[in-house]
Order: sequence, then structure tokens, then C-alpha cells
Amino acid sequence: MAKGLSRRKFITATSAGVAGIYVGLHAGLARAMMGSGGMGGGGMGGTTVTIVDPPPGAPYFEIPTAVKNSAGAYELLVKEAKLRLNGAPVTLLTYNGMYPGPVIRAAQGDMLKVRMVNGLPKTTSTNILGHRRNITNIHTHGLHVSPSGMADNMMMMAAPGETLDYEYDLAYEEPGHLNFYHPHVHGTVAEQYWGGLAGPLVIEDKEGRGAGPLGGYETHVMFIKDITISSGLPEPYTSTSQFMRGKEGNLVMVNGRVNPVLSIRPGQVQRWQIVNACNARFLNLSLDRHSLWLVGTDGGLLDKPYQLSTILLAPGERIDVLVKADQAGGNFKFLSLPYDRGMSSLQQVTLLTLAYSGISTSDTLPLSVNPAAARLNMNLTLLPRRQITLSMMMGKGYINGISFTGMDNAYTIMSRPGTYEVWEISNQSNMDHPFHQHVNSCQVLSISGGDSGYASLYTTIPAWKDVVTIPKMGSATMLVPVMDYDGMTMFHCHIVEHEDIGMMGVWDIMMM
Ligand SMILES: [Cu+2]
Repeated sequence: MAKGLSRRKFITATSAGVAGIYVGLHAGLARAMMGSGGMGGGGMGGTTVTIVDPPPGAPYFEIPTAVKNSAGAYELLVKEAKLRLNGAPVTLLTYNGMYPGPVIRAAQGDMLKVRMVNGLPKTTSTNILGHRRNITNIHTHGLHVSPSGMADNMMMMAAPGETLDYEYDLAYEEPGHLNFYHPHVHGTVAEQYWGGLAGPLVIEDKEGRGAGPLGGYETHVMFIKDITISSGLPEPYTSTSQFMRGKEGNLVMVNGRVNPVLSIRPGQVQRWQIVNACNARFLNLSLDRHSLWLVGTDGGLLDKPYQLSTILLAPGERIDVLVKADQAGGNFKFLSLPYDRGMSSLQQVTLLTLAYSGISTSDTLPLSVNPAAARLNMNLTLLPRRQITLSMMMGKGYINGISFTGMDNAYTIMSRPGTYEVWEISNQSNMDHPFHQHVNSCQVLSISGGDSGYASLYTTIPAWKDVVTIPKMGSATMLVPVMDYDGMTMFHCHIVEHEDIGMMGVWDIMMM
């Protein structure tokens, strides 16, 4: 039906609300060949858009919170587990047998303890990149904590049978801050992450749970992850071209469910804390006929809600949004609209169905969320400037011409705690790269290329970011405070396959 649909018409149609347009798509999957005009970087002779619109599935599933042991540590047992995803049996890599992993909750000022036991089988096998399998560790993505000792230290690793006892001092953590955790052993991150190892990490609001400007709203942590199941296993990596592209799965799930149904009362406001935990899939989020009121980003809460119709969420990025049920009633699709990250095939995916039900209420949006949130205002001309160039060639990723193979063979930035720097990152490839730096969040000064809404949003609102999309053949500039902690850490592309093939550098933060 959609043959000959032009890009412009398609975009107009989607922004007008998709629900009424693809009437007749009962198979849940349809293909529309679109003209290649304006798509840029696509394949030969046209860009394919696939509509992935599965029927409404199981009731919305809330990820349980992890359990603490008698020593006050959250216990994470890394193990293979047989589960069912979308009805299909699959053996996944899991924390505590769960997919996704359990929610870790903590508050500013806590000493967060996590005991990770590597219960994966002993093996001498290596993956196609030549890295030993089943060695793992934990990266607390987003936390402003020490990269040294037993905290967010990527040099710590556990072989099968070994245990790591992590302790994170959250003295300087940001309240109301959505993060996540996943393995970070170079060369095997993509496989372990794709195989299931990831979970949410929530820092409570300043006022504690259930209080403050956002505490009164029904809150859902939405962990979005994709996977392809093949012969009862996560589809294996069999070629370096899969690492160059980054894997996108044919099941895109919210909290491990395909198109779950979430109830909302008419007039109700809900808070959705959303993580893009996909290896390589960009999510271009839009809730049919509803606004998304952005109240938080990677680095914490914003000053006030910002009304958006769509928001791009790259791998590794998080958003905290309010949704108000301000329609008369019905079911509404929470979608990922087509977005061209530099691939020839695009998808529109129905992620979740929001179903009005129950007694109506009249919740209101907050006028103010986090009055302390502000954009840094400083004289940039005096600050050190770093030039970081991302590129890809012949099965490898590079930062400033160096493909990471170890801490001693990496492009390295040396910084001093208590200072500010400007990082200018340019992308010399035909694919977007979500750039992630550990430990310190940044503010975005400029973005050239890519999605104009993304650029205007993050260069104007008081957002803190630890993942910034560097558009294909584009660039971004960011202001990076180097604060509170010293130690060796890293920055890399969060298409985790790209990290594994070397698009990573070392950040050596030293007291001098
Ligand atoms: Cu990349």
C-alpha cells in the first residue's frame, strides 16, 4: 500500500499520528519502498522502511528491584538462564536469571554496594574478534563516582567463578538520576550486552521516593532492548561487518515484553524513566496524539518540563518524561519512528500500547522540577580544547587514528580534576556514533548535522549528558567539567560493537 510514498509525505503522515494511517496492516509487518531523495547515506536506489507493528501483547511488566544481602550489598549473579521471550525459548546471559537485570536503587549520599558473582561457565573459547569469552565486570553507566579502586573501575574483571565486591560512594551523585549497569570488558561488551547483561540503576529523587515535584506520579522504569533469537540463543556474531553495522534485533522489547499494554487513567500523569539499552538501535520516540514532557536526561533532572512531540534516544541515552492522558480515551501507540543513523533500512516499531482505563482524574504537570538545573555560563576561550575524531575502516573503529587494543594502546586525554574542558568531536564516517564518556557528564554547546530537534534541544536546555550523538559526517562540541575524582577511565562509541572494534579512548584524570 505504501509504494511510492515520498519521504516528505511519510514524515507528515507520521507526525499527524500514525494510528489511522496503516489501517489494514494486520500482519504486523509491511514494507514501504521510499525514494532515496534526501535520505543520505542509504543503500543503492532507495531506502526501505519496515513497519513493525505487533498486536498489543502482555500487560506491562515492572522490573523488580534487586535484593540486598545481609551485608547490605545488592547481589548480582551473572549466569546463563533459560527464559522465554515473546513465547520463544532462549538461553540468555542474565543477572539473577532475569532479562533485563533487576533495578538497583540508591540515593545521593549512600555507599552503594554491589556483589557481582561471575557464574558463567569456564571456557577457553574466544569470539571472532579474538577475545576470551565469559570474563565480565560492571560499569555503572552515568554515575558520577570514582573510576578507581572498587568503584567504576574498568580494569577490574572477574573470570568465571570469581567475585567482585563493588562499593560506590554516591556523595556527589545527582538526585532523580536514571542510569544503568552493564559489562565493560573490551572486545566482549557487544556479545554480553546483546546476550542480556544490562539493568537499570535509579538514583532516587532528593525528597525520597514518593515525595517532591515528581514523587506523586505513578512511575515506570522502561528498559528498551532489542534482540534476535536464533536456534534458542541470541543470534551470534559471525562477521566483522556485524561489528561495523552494530546489531539491531527483530524483537524490540520494553522490560523484556513485546508491545506490552500499560494502563493509564483518563487525566492521569505518569512518569516514564526510559533507557535505550539496545546495542545499536536508535529510538525516535513518539506517543501517538500525546506530548512527551521531558523532565530529565542522562545526567539528571531539568528545571521544568519541556514539551516534545518526538525525541531521539541513541544507544546509551536516557530520558525521564511525563505523559498526560489528555485524550478522550482509547489505545495509543508508543512508537519508535524511522530514523536514519546511516543504514539503508529503517524501521518504525510499536514499543508499547498505552490503554486508557479506570476512573478519570485530573493530574497536573509540575511548573518546576529541579530549580538548580542550569546551563553553565563561562568564558570558553580560556579552556583547554580537545579534538576527537571518530572514524571507521576495514573492520575497525578509531579515535584520532588509533584503534583501542588496551590501556597502553589508545588515544589518551590527560585531565586534571577541578577543571573544565571543551571537547570538539567530529565524525568522519557515514554512520552516527553516540559518544559516551564515563564518570563526568557534560553540557552540549553545539551539534552540526543530524536530527535538528535533537541539536536544538540539547544545546538550549539545562541538560547534563554522558551520551551525545555525533551525526554522520557531522560534529558536536561539549563542555566537560572534570570533577571530584581521579583515575583511569574511558570514552567511546556506545554502539557497543564499535567500542569492541576499537572506537574507544582512555581518559587519564590525574591530580597534578
Ligand atoms: Cu559508533
